[in-house]
Amino acid sequence: MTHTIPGAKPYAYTLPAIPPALILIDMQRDFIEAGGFGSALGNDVTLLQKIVPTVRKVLDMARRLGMVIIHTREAHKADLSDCPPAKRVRGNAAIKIGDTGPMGRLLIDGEPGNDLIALLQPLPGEYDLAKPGKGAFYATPLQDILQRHGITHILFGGVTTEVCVQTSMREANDRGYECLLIEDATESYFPEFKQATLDMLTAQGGIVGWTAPSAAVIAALENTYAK
Ligand code: C5J
Repeated sequence: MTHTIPGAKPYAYTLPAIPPALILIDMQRDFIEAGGFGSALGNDVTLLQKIVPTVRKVLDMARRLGMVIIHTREAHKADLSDCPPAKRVRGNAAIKIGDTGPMGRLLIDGEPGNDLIALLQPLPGEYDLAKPGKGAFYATPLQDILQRHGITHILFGGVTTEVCVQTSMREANDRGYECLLIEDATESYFPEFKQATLDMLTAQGGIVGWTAPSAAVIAALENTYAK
């Protein structure tokens, strides 16, 4: 019997024989807590904090079902050798990538602010990938990991919807993965950009992929894969 997520847009999302991977994009302190890169750029980080309980529910489901779980962090090396100067100066913020803020050096791997938030810490066996770009495939082992696990379908959550989440989902789509973005497990500093992203991903018959609310995703996956 074929299992689907019936409430998905633009139409039901067909689930594969082995569970999809879950990729949570950049749920790191830099974007979600005050004093990080997000606030350095002038954003209201409380908007992003609202999705944390939902993301945790999705993560708990993925853990129960033994899914491949990948967390990413937007992170640069301490010597900034993987940070193009154009990226560093963009935005003209008072403190830039690599400068020291209240949670250590902004967007630098290993700094306190670069860590995933407390509620979403990875467990042993989960991947925690540092990514120097907006997309999760650029300069990371992500494609190798997915291929090694035989993954064909990916569920996405995380922040921010129109930047790193959308870029990563487009990269995955170009590599042939069937992708679904969980609507209430992603957020933007700009609510109108979030909605526009959900609309453009699913337009033209799902040109990039699908979206669905977490309740529909969890119900369908539990029904399909729980032993
Ligand atoms: C941004 C991201 N917004 N994780 N990064 O620069 O979306």
